[in-house]
Amino acid sequence: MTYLAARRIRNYLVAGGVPPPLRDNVVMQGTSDTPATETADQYKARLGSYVRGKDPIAMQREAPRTLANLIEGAPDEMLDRRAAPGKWSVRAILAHLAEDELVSSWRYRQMIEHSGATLPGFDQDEWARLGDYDSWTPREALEMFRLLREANLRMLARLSPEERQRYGIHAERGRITVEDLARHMAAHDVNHINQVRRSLELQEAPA
Ligand code: NI
Repeated sequence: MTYLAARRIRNYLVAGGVPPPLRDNVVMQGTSDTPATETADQYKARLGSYVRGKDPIAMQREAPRTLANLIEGAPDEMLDRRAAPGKWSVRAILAHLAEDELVSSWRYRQMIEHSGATLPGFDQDEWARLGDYDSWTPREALEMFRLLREANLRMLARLSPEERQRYGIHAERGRITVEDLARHMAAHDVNHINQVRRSLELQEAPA
């Protein structure tokens, strides 16, 4: 069991609730990123399918623009609505993308500077609470995401092939290289872009 899964169960118990079911190889992914029934392996396979045969750097470059186009003209109510209790609003997803890019900034540089470094995980729902994601404006969140992303792409473009193969030991994903992380982040974008698109489409569908 991962640290985060253990922590979630403890939180449920402290709150006097029933712990969420856990089977072998089933990691509670956080209600915000994934369907509740998806296992860690299914999540990994799904994200892998988003980047297979594609250029992750080009995908990463495109993501902020894609998101800007998606939310353009959407009224605040649509950006604030949660698809279900415990799910994130579009506004919160944008704040999550910005703060996740912040994490990646640190991780890329740790791996390059200290190849083999440990990369601790973080509890994204706790970060959402700490950062009060629902209070961000979509424009602020997207702008922070875009600028952090640009800084990372600028750095990645200048790395030597050897530097791209430097690695860290991720708390949940094990050994990952700089290149692996860049690929993962491109897929992570797609996951949330799809989530934003679905949320807005569902709200636009006639009742
Ligand atoms: Ni995410």
